[in-house]
Amino acid sequence: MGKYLGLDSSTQSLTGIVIDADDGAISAEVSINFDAHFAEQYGVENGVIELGDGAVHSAPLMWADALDLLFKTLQAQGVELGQIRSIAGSGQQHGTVYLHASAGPTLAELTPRRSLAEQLEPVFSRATAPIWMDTSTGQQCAQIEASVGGREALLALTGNAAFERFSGPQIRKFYQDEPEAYARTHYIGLVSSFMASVLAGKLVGVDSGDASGTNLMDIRSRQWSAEALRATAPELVEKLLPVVPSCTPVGAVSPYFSARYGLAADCTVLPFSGDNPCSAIGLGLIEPGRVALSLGTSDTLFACMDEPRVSRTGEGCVFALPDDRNYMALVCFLNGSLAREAVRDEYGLDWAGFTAALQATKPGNGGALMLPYFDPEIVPKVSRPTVIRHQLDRTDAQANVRAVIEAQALSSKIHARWMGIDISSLYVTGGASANRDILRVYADVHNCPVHQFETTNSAALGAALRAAQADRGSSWQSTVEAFTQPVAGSTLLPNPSAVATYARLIDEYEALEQNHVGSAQS
Ligand code: XUL
Repeated sequence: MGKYLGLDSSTQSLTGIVIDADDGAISAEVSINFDAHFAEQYGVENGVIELGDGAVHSAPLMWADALDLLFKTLQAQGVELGQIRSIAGSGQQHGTVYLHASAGPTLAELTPRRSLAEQLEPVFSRATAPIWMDTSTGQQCAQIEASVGGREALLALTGNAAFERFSGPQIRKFYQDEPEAYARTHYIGLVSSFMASVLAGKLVGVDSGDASGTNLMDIRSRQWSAEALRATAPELVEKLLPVVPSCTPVGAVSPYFSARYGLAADCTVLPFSGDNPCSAIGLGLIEPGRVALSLGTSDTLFACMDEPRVSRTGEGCVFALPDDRNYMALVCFLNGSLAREAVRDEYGLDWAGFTAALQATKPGNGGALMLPYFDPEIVPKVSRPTVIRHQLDRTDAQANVRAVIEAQALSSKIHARWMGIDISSLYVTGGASANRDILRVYADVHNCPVHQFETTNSAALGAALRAAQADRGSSWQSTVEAFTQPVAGSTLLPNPSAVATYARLIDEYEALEQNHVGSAQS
């Protein structure tokens, strides 16, 4: 039997997908929503803790708690966990977890008689973890770039300009704001390495896919860069968990999980990777050229590349792909579901009403445009919430719904130009990808076919596929093939008249964006 488990520790939930690699099918899928189970206990809303001034954290202990609940739920559903041969995972990228020296021994001695949360509480040198939504490190970004010789130099070294959400600037801010707590910190890892460590019952390093979202890894050698570490914080080389290859198992699952949930003692654990690198695998982006779009809390557009081409404008990211071979280009728009939900809620709609509004309005929206930065935006960089309505009546619910979707689709086209890829088809995933009226706008804006995937959680699927590939030693192509076919009959083709409308509108949207983005930055 070839069963594999992929976990996705994301912003709002922890998801597990079990695949049967022999049948090419998903056999179980469970999601633990953080707000539903842990809102009060950990003080989270939408999975996060807002600390003001752009600081957004989450609670690593909650993620461990959710891991217990996920296995309990899988077990209660009758999933035979003993048949799982290997587990891999994905974590929301960039978030950093700070641990005491006791973390190693505590992980090694987990007793099945007590929960993970009870046992792990003392291991954190910082109770909360800054995550990717944190925009509080503008100063640190500038300092790091200056220290390595400027933005171009950091781009060439790490593949990325300094981003506020990236781990390096976050670590620097912690060191500057709380030097004593920084000094007491023995290990620094990412969300991905923390979850892998809990599962393996020992400290697991950071895979090169997720390490490339730190501003600390040399993008070519796939190792921490001494120069970037020096520019970030002292003694970082001793604190950071090492970069490890993505495809080499780190050992067997902790006896905690075997005793408590019946996992086989020889079930292996692979290093976890970032959610976007895992999504790339889960969408079959294993050869250069294919482009995918994930419509989630944030929206991301990404493509596979055989070499790390960088975004000179600094708006895109380059990550190592967790196949230990290729790279991926990514653009992350923070105002994804966040903006769609803000519009839905402002007009008291549900998703059916949102869809009806899209159906009742015409491509181009009669020239009405919106800049939808309900939260500070990553691309284009906007430091404080700014919603601009251009020829758009705020009281017109339907026009506002169309405006937010058209803004997102137009922006995804404008800010993907640096990838230098002719987008000939888009493969979509994420919660909002189930909405075909939203996808129609993307097909028309990008003038290409859009294909839907069966699973909306490509990150967890990608993680399960990574586990299968490593365990079976099979080729990537044969591993992903059965799982990455678009849903039969799901392909949406562009409509020529709407394509022409958007081809005219895009320049106007870009001009609006350029006019306002500068003035929206503080
Ligand atoms: C990517 C990014 C987000 C998070 C979401 O750079 O910041 O997509 O990975 O989990």
